[in-house]
Amino acid sequence: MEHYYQSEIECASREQIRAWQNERLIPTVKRVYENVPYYRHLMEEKGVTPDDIRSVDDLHKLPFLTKEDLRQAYPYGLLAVPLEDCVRIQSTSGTTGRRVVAFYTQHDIDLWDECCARAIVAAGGTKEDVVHVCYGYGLFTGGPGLNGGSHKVGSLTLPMSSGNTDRQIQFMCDLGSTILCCTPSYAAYLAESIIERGLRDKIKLKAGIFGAEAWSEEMRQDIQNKLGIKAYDIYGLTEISGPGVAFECSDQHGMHINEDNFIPEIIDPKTGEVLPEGSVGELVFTCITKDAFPLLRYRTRDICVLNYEKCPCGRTHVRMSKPMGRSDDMLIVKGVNVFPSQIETVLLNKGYPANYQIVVSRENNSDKLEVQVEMTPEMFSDNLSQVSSREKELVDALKAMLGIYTVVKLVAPKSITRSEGKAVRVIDKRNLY
Ligand code: DLL
Repeated sequence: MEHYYQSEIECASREQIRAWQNERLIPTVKRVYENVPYYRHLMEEKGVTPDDIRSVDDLHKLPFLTKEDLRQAYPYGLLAVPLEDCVRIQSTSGTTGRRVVAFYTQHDIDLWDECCARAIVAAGGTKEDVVHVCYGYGLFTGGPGLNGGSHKVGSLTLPMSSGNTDRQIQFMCDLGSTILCCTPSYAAYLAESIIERGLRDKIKLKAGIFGAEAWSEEMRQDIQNKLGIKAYDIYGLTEISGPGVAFECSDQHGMHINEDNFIPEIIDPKTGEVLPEGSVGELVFTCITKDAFPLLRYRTRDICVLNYEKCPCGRTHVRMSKPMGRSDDMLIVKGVNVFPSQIETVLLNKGYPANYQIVVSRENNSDKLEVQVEMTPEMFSDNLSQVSSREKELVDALKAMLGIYTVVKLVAPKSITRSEGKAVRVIDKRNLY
């Protein structure tokens, strides 16, 4: 039987959801216009005033916000309440450019925790569970978000944070962790380590809540089989709150967006035009319940599709597909759009582990795409000619998927550095020029 954290919200009628959205959007726009000069200026440039926004149908009139705006307004420029009302910041890892800092009041944290609690309950979590959180704690939202959600559910929470795999496994065995929360790449590494140590029978895990990075269906199957669990996807981003913006239910066909808090739109990333239902495009969020950092029409850069069909789980909130990639970290190689997830699908389908790295470089004015992938120990014992025929097989499969030639290098097991947080999948050396 499906369980809900807040059934009256999660299973509300579409009319009720729309009514909540209209009711919350109008005052949010007004408040942002009055309190955030940066956004008021953007609205004035577009010739829009709060009076123009009477319902969700008017959303398209508002200007977009992008990561660049957040960098421009760093650190306090988009804050919608006095700083003294804020109790927390979180921040992105800031691998490119300036960090992005998001602010929270206590009310914002309560709502965020609620969203994460919905995700935990959807994954079968109850107060009897032992929730093992090895997302990073600190500025990254993963640890604090799932930690807060687990407290709301009343589960015993293990605030492990990332790293120290031996200690993770020991606690998992000693305390009988039942729900594992971490990035899918770390879950795969933990699974590998548990099996290697012969401890598969000593763990009591039943579910995993994995997100923060792209992972394929093939990777899901692999983790589920190795750990004997059901693996649930969870999505979110720091700017909008953190994990729990959307989460998977038992149906595992898309993630329910917490629409009572966030209004999603799908736009054409090139023109900014709102696309009709069922189109693939860039996901945009408008926050309608947040005090401190209520971003309006924030462009996530994540490419996905929304599904408004009724879900067998009973939840009525729209489902987003797994992000198919990001419009900004989509690679353009020899003019062709390449998403790392396409490469992962090919590798896992051919029986390789999800330990790989994609290196793009430029040689003689031409792009070069190289995929380095680890062999399994069985493959590693093959003779040289078998290894090169395996490489050739992958080159052909990647050509069929991507339409371009890829150099494939099979490398020894465990030679690609493992990540404890988000995996570094792509090294684009062309940016260095
Ligand atoms: O990654 C928040 C999070 C923590 C989500 C823990 C889930 C679990 P950021 O570091 O700001 O926040 O990165 C946000 O990560 O725009 C997506 O591109 C990507 N992302 C997040 N969840 C998923 C997912 C956290 N389930 C960016 N699948 C987002 C694919 C994801 N990509």
